[in-house]
Amino acid sequence: GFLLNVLNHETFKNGSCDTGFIAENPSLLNVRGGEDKELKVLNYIGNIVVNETKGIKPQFDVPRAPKFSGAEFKPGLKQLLDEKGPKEVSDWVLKQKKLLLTDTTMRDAHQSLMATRVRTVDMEKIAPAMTHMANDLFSIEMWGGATFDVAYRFLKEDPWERLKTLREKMPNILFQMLLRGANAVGYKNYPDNVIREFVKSSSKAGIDVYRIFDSLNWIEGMEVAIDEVLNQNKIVEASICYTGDILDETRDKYTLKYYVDLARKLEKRGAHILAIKDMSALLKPMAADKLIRALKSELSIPVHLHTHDTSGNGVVTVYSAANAGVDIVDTAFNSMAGLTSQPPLNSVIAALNNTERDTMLNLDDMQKISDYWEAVRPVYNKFESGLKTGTAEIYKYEIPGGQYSNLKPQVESFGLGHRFEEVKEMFKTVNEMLGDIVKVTPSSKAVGDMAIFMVQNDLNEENIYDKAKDMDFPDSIVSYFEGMMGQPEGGFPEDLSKLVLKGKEPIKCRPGELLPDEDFDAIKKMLKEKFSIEGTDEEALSYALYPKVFEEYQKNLAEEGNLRMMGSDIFFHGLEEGETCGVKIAEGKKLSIKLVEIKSNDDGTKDLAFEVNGNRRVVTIKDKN
Ligand code: 3PY
Ligand code: ZN
Repeated sequence: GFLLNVLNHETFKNGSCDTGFIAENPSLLNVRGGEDKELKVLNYIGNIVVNETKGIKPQFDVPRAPKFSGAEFKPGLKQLLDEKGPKEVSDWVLKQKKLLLTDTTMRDAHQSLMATRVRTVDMEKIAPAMTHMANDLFSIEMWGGATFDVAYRFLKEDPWERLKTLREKMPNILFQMLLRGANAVGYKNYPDNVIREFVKSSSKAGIDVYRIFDSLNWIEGMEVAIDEVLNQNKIVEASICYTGDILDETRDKYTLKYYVDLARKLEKRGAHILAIKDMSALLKPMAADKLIRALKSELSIPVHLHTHDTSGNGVVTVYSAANAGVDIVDTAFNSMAGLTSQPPLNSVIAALNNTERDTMLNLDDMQKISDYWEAVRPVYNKFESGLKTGTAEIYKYEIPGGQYSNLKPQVESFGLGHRFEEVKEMFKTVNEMLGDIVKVTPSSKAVGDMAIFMVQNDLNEENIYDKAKDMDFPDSIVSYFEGMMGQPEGGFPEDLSKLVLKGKEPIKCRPGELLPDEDFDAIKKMLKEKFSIEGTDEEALSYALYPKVFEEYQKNLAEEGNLRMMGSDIFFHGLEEGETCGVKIAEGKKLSIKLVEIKSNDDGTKDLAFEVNGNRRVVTIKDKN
């Protein structure tokens, strides 16, 4: 192998090598590339077994994608968009009598139920069936929100690759993403050119519908994103984030008029669809009726409802919205729905059968897809929140779905698990101290961080002005008061602003106006040098959005190899002694791996003997416990 590498090297072939040649080309020594990959897989599995599962593995059913007939896919809305443009799609939507559905299973559902952990392999497998059976959906939401960051950070996989892989396998369904306006898929404002490049690259890679929102409903925070999606000829779905309760006349900040005015402004900016983003499941059934009737009479674009089922009232809200004439509603397959996730897709289909708003989706087919997800879900058990019922207390706390299920572990990580109820109460108090704001990523994170900070330091709304004079507040709340998340309705409360900023002046303009453009050429150059990667537009963007996370991902890739094709049962649970599994390490390359035995050594390490395609290999793993 080594000799062949040398012989085939360009420099060697053209005869220009000297004695330093081999030293300067260390890749020549990678003579056993295949075996190296194999070893990395064994080390990964070994580490999971020794340091996480201790060799105990629950039994999982193999998730099976349903069979379907016919190899060709039917052209769908994706083709309409590509051929005729976004306006044509929104006109088509307006003409439909049926209620259109978006399936959020691959984005918000798992973000809200299992900390965004669903891996690409589990999505890929159901994609062909989706293309054949679910092509009457309006769209599937499968990217954006927290998926981008979590893919790199925790799943060690490339979100761009997920997008492109799924795109290839689902050529006829519109792909929808959640874009946090000037915060893109992050938690802070980015320079304008980052937002523009992100929209360009993601639309090239396959996104069709951009649900754009601002965490304070501040239109300026959405304008660059809206403008660039229009430039790319993709669908702008501009959002009003719903908070408060329009039925409660004692609350006069977020009224029906507030939402209708906001929606009209977004339509004027060029939105093709208006989204009601009810991230915390606060839109009560009769409020949905009122809001949707008003929007349908004031706007000439379709209305798309996004809600969660945290309160247990999700289906009633969907029904009420359908009755009031909403065009599209977000749902998730039943086995991935309910609680902090979206209302259940299959149940909504059944409820509307034989009515004017019949979705015309085939319930038997949709059941098969739901069955697939039901088999996938147990592998992710450790990421579930443990929440067992819907809760009406969400109306009081106003915490977004994903944050609500994540709050407990977050609070526990601060050692405050026993004070969880206090933190929830404090979330409400902080919202009041801030003057009642819209709470959704990243403003919701600022409120959550502040609530934890206050409980941790025994602060309350009275003693804080004295007790916290010399304290450093969490970064997110500082950034909020600096104006770096945009401007809240009604402005910032002055006393609290002074306390947090300690003399610093807040900005009043769009943060993007102050942030210098990102130098993508410099990033590409650095990435090439540091990680020997190509330095593509996508890689440069990922670095610009999440520099540390992306660097960690690259380092990990070099150490552990690319494990994205490994089955999730193995990726999360390793192997049991005596168990054999197939691990795909590349397209068309599968290893058969058996964990033969585990032996403890005196020095605190363990020897794991494997059989790989029949050959015995032993790896030594350090026991970190
Ligand atoms: C996100 O921004 O990720 C959300 O889902 C907000 O609701
Ligand atoms: Zn949501």
